[in-house]
Amino acid sequence: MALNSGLPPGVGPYYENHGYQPESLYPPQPAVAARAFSVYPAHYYPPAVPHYTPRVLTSTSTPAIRTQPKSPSGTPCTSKTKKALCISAALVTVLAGAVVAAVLLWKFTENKCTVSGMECGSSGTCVSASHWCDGILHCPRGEDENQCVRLYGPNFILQVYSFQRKSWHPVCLDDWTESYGRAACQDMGYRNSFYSSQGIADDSGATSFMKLNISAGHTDLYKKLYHSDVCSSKNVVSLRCIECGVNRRMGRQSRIVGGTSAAPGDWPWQVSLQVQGVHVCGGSIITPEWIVTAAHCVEEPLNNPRYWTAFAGILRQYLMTYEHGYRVEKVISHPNYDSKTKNNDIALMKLQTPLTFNDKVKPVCLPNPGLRLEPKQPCWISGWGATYEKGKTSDELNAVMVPLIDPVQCNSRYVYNNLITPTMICAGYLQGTMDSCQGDSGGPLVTLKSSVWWLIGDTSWGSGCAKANRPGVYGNVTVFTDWIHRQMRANS
Ligand code: 4AZ
Repeated sequence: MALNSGLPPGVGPYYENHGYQPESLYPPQPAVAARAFSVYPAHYYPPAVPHYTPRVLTSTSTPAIRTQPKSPSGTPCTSKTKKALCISAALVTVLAGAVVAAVLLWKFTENKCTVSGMECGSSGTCVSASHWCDGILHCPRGEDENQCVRLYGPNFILQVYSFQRKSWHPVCLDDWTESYGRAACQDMGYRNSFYSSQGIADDSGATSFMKLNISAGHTDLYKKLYHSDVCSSKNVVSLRCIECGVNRRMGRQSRIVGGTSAAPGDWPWQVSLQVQGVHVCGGSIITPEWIVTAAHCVEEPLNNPRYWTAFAGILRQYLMTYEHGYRVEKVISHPNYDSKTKNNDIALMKLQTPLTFNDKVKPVCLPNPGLRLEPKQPCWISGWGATYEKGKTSDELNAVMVPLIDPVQCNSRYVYNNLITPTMICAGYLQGTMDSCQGDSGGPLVTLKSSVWWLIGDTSWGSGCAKANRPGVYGNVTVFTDWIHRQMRANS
């Protein structure tokens, strides 16, 4: 956490920004799940549909082949030379045709899922579209049952993906019971965690719901759900899998000012991640077992969980002694993390033993898709990072308020000149006043919305600390919420 050092603006790390183009791989956005964020344009957000990649032939454009080349005189193949020309042209045509046919044949056999359904990841196994999200695992790695359920918006509306309609639909409260809520939480990777399941008036304007067919007997939740345009209770399910995003500052927001040392329970999700007793990075608690941090914190050889110990609920570094540490069982770095560009700079740590939550140790909420953030949404960063550029880590936990910065402005020539990809989010002050700094990496960028604290970013990079036109850059956690749930589920 740094104050302005007064140094001249530094030159950002040079790299080629290859941008972010996965959206074109996914089916179109469902109407009910229209991206409502105002921080980034809609295409900045992850696909609103599950992450399978249907293999569809897209490059079937064939060169126009002239089957009857015209002779210069306009009368075909009369003289000897013309005959020779005609024969060569015919040969070329036949050859070109053979090449095109071979390419088409190769594409057709390679993309066998185009005829028999959709591919499970890149395994080559094809599964019929009707089997996706039907509650039965068909893919070797379970991709067909991944991400069939999500929580949407600030009110945690439970939505289920319909493969028939290719869109997300809220679940009608009619006949809903808590045990279904528990099942949905398990599906999102919350092993034994369930907080609440209640009905709320649907304000999304949805015209189509998923409803329970209670006569379907003892079968999977998704098999019991069917489409309905009526929802008698006029209420939809709001599901919370964990009590998250509460801190002791809730009742006294106005007292938060930037750049101060934190009090116990202010940022209860903040952890210090240490290697051999030395603070290296920050992290955020999301469940008793899972910590979100930055991928650049766990680059080789630090991707080995044995190196790491996590400290929670302790504000001063000197009090973080061996016996209070939590050993790490697993380190999972985002598979598309790019160490040069810092694209997809997010990682997860699974603890060997779960944390016990109390006033000082609590989880933050993962951002649901559909959270509307203001362009300059006030956010808070916290950490034990340096208090000035090139300084040493702080003994005390510090926190400061930083507003979000419009990504277009952050990408301008005067700021980061197109180094900001959609997996990044900028926050801070262009005049350079307060900022994250070395040692804050991996730690939280949180915002309060609808009385809940959400993990909007993980501290990633910046050119120096608190310099003018060089704000802090954070991993855009909203685009990773699905990935995080999938990892939790696969490693529970
Ligand atoms: C770091 O090295 C670091 N000013 C974190 C944040 C920023 C710069 C450096 C942003 O951990």
